[in-house]
Amino acid sequence: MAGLATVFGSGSMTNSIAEIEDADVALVIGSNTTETHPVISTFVKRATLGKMKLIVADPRKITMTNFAEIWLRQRPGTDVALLNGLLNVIIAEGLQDQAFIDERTENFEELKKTVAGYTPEKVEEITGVPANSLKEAARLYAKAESATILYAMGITQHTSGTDNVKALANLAMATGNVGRPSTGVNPLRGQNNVQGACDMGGLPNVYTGYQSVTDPEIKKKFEAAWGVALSDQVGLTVVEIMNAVDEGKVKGLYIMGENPLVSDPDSNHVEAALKKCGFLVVQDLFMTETAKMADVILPGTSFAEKDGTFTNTERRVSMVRQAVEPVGEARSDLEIINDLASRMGLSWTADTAEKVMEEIAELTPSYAGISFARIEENGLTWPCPDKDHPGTPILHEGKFARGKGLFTALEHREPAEAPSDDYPFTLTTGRILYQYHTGSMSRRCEPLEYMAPRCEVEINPDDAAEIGVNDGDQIMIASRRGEIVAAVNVTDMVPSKVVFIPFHYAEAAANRLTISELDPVAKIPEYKVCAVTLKKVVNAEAGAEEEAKAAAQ
Ligand SMILES: Nc1nc2c(c(=O)[nH]1)N[C@H]1C(S)=C(S)[C@@H](COP(=O)(O)OP(=O)(O)OC[C@H]3O[C@@H](n4cnc5c(=O)[nH]c(N)nc54)[C@H](O)[C@@H]3O)O[C@H]1N2
Ligand SMILES: Nc1nc2c(c(=O)[nH]1)N[C@H]1C(S)=C(S)[C@@H](COP(=O)(O)OP(=O)(O)OC[C@H]3O[C@@H](n4cnc5c(=O)[nH]c(N)nc54)[C@H](O)[C@@H]3O)O[C@H]1N2
Ligand SMILES: [Mo]
Repeated sequence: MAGLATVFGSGSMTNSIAEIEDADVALVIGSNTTETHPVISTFVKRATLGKMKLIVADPRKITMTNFAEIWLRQRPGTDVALLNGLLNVIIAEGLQDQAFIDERTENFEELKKTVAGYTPEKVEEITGVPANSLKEAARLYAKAESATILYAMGITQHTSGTDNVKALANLAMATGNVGRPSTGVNPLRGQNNVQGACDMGGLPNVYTGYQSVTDPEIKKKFEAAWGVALSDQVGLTVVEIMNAVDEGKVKGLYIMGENPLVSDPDSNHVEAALKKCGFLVVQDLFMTETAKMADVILPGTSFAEKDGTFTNTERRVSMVRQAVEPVGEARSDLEIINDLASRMGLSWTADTAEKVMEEIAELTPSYAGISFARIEENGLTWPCPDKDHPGTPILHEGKFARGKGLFTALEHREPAEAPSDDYPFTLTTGRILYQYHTGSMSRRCEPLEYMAPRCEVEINPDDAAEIGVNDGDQIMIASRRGEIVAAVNVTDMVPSKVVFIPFHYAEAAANRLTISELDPVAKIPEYKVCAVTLKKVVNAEAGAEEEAKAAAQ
């Protein structure tokens, strides 16, 4: 996240996964850890059987709340207020780490002024979290010898996503929970290799290793290495690209390993844009909803059919080796891209994963010491600046990447779309354990599909009673942008007036409903809050009767 980048120098975990287990306190905020990072969740759960005290901050009654000492159930989209409230209590009770603040940070006075306005009572009004729970959580976190923060998309997928991350950094720095073992601000990254994709410059503003495209020296270095002229203009992010396609400013799209028709916000808009796109290429393992709209489809190979590396959430670069032969006409992404380059008259010589890694090391200071030979047995954690460097599991030991840690004074801002008379419910979207994203992979896996075959919308028992729906009934969910029909799951996972829909099901795609409003800095869409209305379509028993009738005919 660019948010963390501005504070900590890069958007990755500040500490390693193994250290989490030794923390005295863990704050899990906006992460449904047992369902989305099940392995990491086992360390946290095991630690709570020992000395660890767990604080969970999540609007939903996720499984982690069963292991928590304190559960803060904030209204979706109110995390800045919540975190300011924690700091308000910490400062009011003198629980901050003043020595750390004086020596290692800047701008604490500004922060102090702002959080003074976020008294526990005021925060209760904004977030719905009882003032007393807030105080208890503040004391528990601040008094811990080592406190770690784990967060995920519940924090970032908001128009206030960057502010939310900065607010977490404020909390960690004010209590000196940075740069030591089992502390820090740790985003649990999503995909197995999303860290690697970002490290490799899969962002609109940087080359590999976060080297800025606007820096003339960096530009010169890459131009010399690649023998081509390069642009010094920052590009567009995903949602911005789709908007530009819609406006006719972008005329061709080459999509590799993404299914935006199902995963981007406001799918009806995405669909309209893709229809207008002059030339669409999709390179994927499967015939996805997006691929069906393409002019050209290039079949790629999966992780099991090729060599390479993944960089995981703790910045560890590990080897992946080919285990099976490619299926059908599928070829590796590297082969496809290299062939395309040849047809464009370029002669690229890095035709194996190992040679690509050599080039990465040559051009990327943080990866300079990494080679296939060195990671054959165990991975290496970047920064790894030279061939003898052992890697860096903990960032910011002794000092921050930017020198002093900067506190940011932040005010609570409401999400882009508030509930109204016409759309009285707040929709939040995300994942379930048994499916993965747009389902293009997981829904082809029979046991997973058996466990979670259909889109279910979580509705609180009070709301279900009011609408007159039961488990399994079909319900229509509509927003200002679209509508879907899904099955009802009556559950106290969600509070009253909040519904949750996983975005895995193309036939009932949550993103038909979501809003494409972006965080102004990180440009991440507000997947976690929009306004919807609910309408019963057919109840489960009537549905069964209809089916029986149809079958009898
Ligand atoms: N099984 C499975 N695992 C996955 C994935 C998958 O598709 N399936 N995807 C992977 C990827 S790419 C990612 S990015 C991660 C995402 O991992 P997570 O971020 O853990 O998953 P989400 O379900 O998106 O939502 C996280 C939590 O945010 C909470 N939440 C909603 N609104 C708010 C809010 O306003 N504030 C706070 N604090 N919390 C809120 C939700 O209740 C939920 O518990 O999962 C990864 N792991
Ligand atoms: N409503 C809502 N929407 C969301 C989110 C949310 O929480 N709520 N979360 C967002 C987040 S965090 C994420 S990460 C995105 C995920 O969104 P996407 O990345 O669009 O979703 P996937 O289904 O993982 O699509 C990845 C595609 O890559 C293909 N693939 C896999 N491996 C390879 C490979 O090696 N080569 C090639 N060429 N293709 C490959 C797969 O077959 C699959 O079709 O969704 C976002 N959308
Ligand atoms: Mo993700």
